[in-house]
Amino acid sequence: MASVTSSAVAIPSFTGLKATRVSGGGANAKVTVSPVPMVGVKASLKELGVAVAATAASAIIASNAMAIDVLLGGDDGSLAFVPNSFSVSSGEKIVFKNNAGFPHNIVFDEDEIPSGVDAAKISMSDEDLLNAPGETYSVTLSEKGTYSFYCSPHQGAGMIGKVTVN
Ligand SMILES: [Cu+2]
Repeated sequence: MASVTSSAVAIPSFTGLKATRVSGGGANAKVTVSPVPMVGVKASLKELGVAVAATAASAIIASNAMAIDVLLGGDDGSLAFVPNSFSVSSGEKIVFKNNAGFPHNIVFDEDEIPSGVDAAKISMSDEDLLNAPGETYSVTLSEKGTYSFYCSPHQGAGMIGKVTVN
Protein backbone atom coordinates (compact mmCIF):
# COMPACT_ATOMS: atom_id res chain seq x y z
CA MET A 1 0.00 0.00 0.00
CA ALA A 2 2.79 2.41 0.90
CA SER A 3 4.55 1.86 -2.44
CA VAL A 4 1.40 2.70 -4.34
CA THR A 5 1.07 5.95 -2.46
CA SER A 6 4.63 6.94 -3.31
CA SER A 7 4.04 6.10 -6.98
CA ALA A 8 1.03 8.36 -6.99
CA VAL A 9 3.11 11.15 -5.48
CA ALA A 10 5.82 10.60 -8.10
CA ILE A 11 3.51 11.33 -11.02
CA PRO A 12 3.35 15.13 -10.70
CA SER A 13 7.14 15.33 -10.53
CA PHE A 14 7.46 13.33 -13.76
CA THR A 15 5.02 15.65 -15.42
CA GLY A 16 6.95 18.63 -14.11
CA LEU A 17 10.21 17.21 -15.41
CA LYS A 18 8.77 16.77 -18.87
CA ALA A 19 7.37 20.28 -18.94
CA THR A 20 10.73 21.74 -17.92
CA ARG A 21 12.62 19.90 -20.63
CA VAL A 22 10.21 20.85 -23.36
CA SER A 23 10.05 24.51 -22.50
CA GLY A 24 13.81 24.67 -21.87
CA GLY A 25 14.85 23.22 -25.23
CA GLY A 26 15.10 25.03 -28.55
CA ALA A 27 12.73 24.33 -31.43
CA ASN A 28 14.91 21.52 -32.74
CA ALA A 29 15.67 20.12 -29.31
CA LYS A 30 11.95 19.87 -28.58
CA VAL A 31 11.38 17.53 -31.48
CA THR A 32 14.26 15.20 -30.63
CA VAL A 33 14.27 15.37 -26.83
CA SER A 34 10.60 15.34 -25.92
CA PRO A 35 9.81 11.81 -27.16
CA VAL A 36 12.22 10.38 -24.59
CA PRO A 37 10.62 11.87 -21.47
CA MET A 38 7.21 11.18 -23.03
CA VAL A 39 8.02 7.49 -23.05
CA GLY A 40 9.19 7.71 -19.45
CA VAL A 41 5.98 9.40 -18.35
CA LYS A 42 3.86 6.97 -20.29
CA ALA A 43 5.64 4.00 -18.78
CA SER A 44 5.29 5.31 -15.25
CA LEU A 45 1.61 6.06 -15.79
CA LYS A 46 1.16 2.54 -17.06
CA GLU A 47 2.92 1.11 -14.02
CA LEU A 48 0.79 3.23 -11.75
CA GLY A 49 -2.33 1.98 -13.53
CA VAL A 50 -1.28 -1.60 -12.89
CA ALA A 51 -0.50 -0.85 -9.25
CA VAL A 52 -3.85 0.85 -8.73
CA ALA A 53 -5.71 -2.00 -10.42
CA ALA A 54 -3.89 -4.54 -8.27
CA THR A 55 -4.65 -2.54 -5.14
CA ALA A 56 -8.32 -2.28 -6.06
CA ALA A 57 -8.51 -6.02 -6.65
CA SER A 58 -6.84 -6.90 -3.37
CA ALA A 59 -9.00 -4.37 -1.53
CA ILE A 60 -12.09 -6.07 -2.91
CA ILE A 61 -10.84 -9.48 -1.84
CA ALA A 62 -9.65 -8.26 1.55
CA SER A 63 -12.74 -6.33 2.52
CA ASN A 64 -15.06 -8.70 1.09
CA ALA A 65 -17.66 -11.05 2.09
CA MET A 66 -19.24 -10.70 -1.33
CA ALA A 67 -18.21 -14.11 -2.63
CA ILE A 68 -18.53 -17.64 -1.40
CA ASP A 69 -16.65 -20.72 -2.55
CA VAL A 70 -18.41 -24.05 -2.79
CA LEU A 71 -16.31 -27.14 -3.41
CA LEU A 72 -17.50 -29.78 -5.86
CA GLY A 73 -16.67 -33.07 -4.24
CA GLY A 74 -15.46 -33.47 -0.68
CA ASP A 75 -11.83 -34.06 0.30
CA ASP A 76 -12.99 -37.40 1.66
CA GLY A 77 -14.16 -38.39 -1.83
CA SER A 78 -17.83 -37.75 -1.13
CA LEU A 79 -19.98 -36.74 -4.07
CA ALA A 80 -21.32 -33.58 -2.52
CA PHE A 81 -21.36 -29.81 -2.61
CA VAL A 82 -19.28 -28.51 0.30
CA PRO A 83 -21.10 -26.77 1.90
CA ASN A 84 -24.38 -28.15 0.58
CA SER A 85 -26.59 -25.64 2.35
CA PHE A 86 -25.64 -21.99 2.72
CA SER A 87 -26.85 -18.42 2.52
CA VAL A 88 -25.64 -15.51 0.46
CA SER A 89 -26.62 -11.89 0.08
CA SER A 90 -28.42 -10.80 -3.03
CA GLY A 91 -25.79 -10.09 -5.66
CA GLU A 92 -23.10 -12.09 -3.89
CA LYS A 93 -21.00 -14.21 -6.19
CA ILE A 94 -21.08 -17.98 -5.70
CA VAL A 95 -18.02 -19.76 -7.05
CA PHE A 96 -18.36 -23.51 -7.51
CA LYS A 97 -14.93 -25.08 -7.71
CA ASN A 98 -14.01 -28.56 -8.88
CA ASN A 99 -12.35 -30.37 -6.01
CA ALA A 100 -12.73 -34.16 -6.29
CA GLY A 101 -14.80 -36.84 -7.95
CA PHE A 102 -15.42 -34.79 -11.08
CA PRO A 103 -16.87 -34.33 -13.62
CA HIS A 104 -19.52 -32.18 -11.99
CA ASN A 105 -21.95 -29.55 -13.06
CA ILE A 106 -24.43 -27.18 -11.43
CA VAL A 107 -28.06 -27.25 -12.48
CA PHE A 108 -30.74 -25.26 -10.67
CA ASP A 109 -34.06 -27.02 -10.24
CA GLU A 110 -36.64 -25.00 -12.16
CA ASP A 111 -39.33 -26.06 -9.68
CA GLU A 112 -37.35 -25.02 -6.62
CA ILE A 113 -36.20 -21.49 -7.35
CA PRO A 114 -38.04 -18.19 -6.82
CA SER A 115 -40.77 -17.57 -9.37
CA GLY A 116 -39.68 -15.44 -12.29
CA VAL A 117 -36.11 -16.73 -12.22
CA ASP A 118 -35.03 -18.57 -15.36
CA ALA A 119 -33.28 -21.78 -14.28
CA ALA A 120 -31.52 -22.10 -17.63
CA LYS A 121 -29.85 -18.70 -17.19
CA ILE A 122 -28.24 -19.59 -13.88
CA SER A 123 -27.44 -23.24 -14.60
CA MET A 124 -24.78 -24.96 -16.60
CA SER A 125 -26.32 -27.03 -19.36
CA ASP A 126 -26.74 -30.75 -18.64
CA GLU A 127 -24.06 -31.64 -21.18
CA ASP A 128 -21.63 -29.04 -19.90
CA LEU A 129 -19.29 -30.46 -17.29
CA LEU A 130 -16.38 -29.28 -15.18
CA ASN A 131 -13.74 -31.87 -15.97
CA ALA A 132 -10.47 -30.46 -14.71
CA PRO A 133 -9.26 -29.89 -11.16
CA GLY A 134 -9.83 -26.33 -10.00
CA GLU A 135 -12.24 -25.50 -12.80
CA THR A 136 -14.96 -23.13 -11.67
CA TYR A 137 -18.49 -22.06 -12.45
CA SER A 138 -19.67 -18.76 -11.00
CA VAL A 139 -23.17 -17.48 -10.61
CA THR A 140 -24.67 -14.42 -8.99
CA LEU A 141 -28.25 -14.59 -7.75
CA SER A 142 -30.15 -11.38 -7.15
CA GLU A 143 -33.71 -12.58 -6.56
CA LYS A 144 -34.24 -13.35 -2.88
CA GLY A 145 -35.47 -16.78 -1.89
CA THR A 146 -34.42 -20.39 -1.76
CA TYR A 147 -32.83 -22.20 -4.66
CA SER A 148 -32.19 -25.92 -5.01
CA PHE A 149 -29.51 -27.21 -7.33
CA TYR A 150 -27.84 -30.46 -8.19
CA CYS A 151 -25.02 -32.01 -10.14
CA SER A 152 -26.59 -33.97 -12.99
CA PRO A 153 -24.03 -36.83 -13.09
CA HIS A 154 -24.31 -37.32 -9.31
CA GLN A 155 -27.84 -36.25 -8.47
CA GLY A 156 -28.75 -39.89 -7.81
CA ALA A 157 -25.80 -40.17 -5.43
CA GLY A 158 -27.14 -37.24 -3.44
CA MET A 159 -25.06 -34.40 -4.87
CA ILE A 160 -27.66 -31.75 -4.26
CA GLY A 161 -27.56 -28.39 -2.56
CA LYS A 162 -29.58 -25.46 -1.38
CA VAL A 163 -28.80 -21.76 -1.24
CA THR A 164 -30.85 -19.05 0.40
CA VAL A 165 -30.47 -15.57 -1.04
CA ASN A 166 -31.16 -12.87 1.52
CU1 LIG B 1 -21.02 -34.17 -9.32
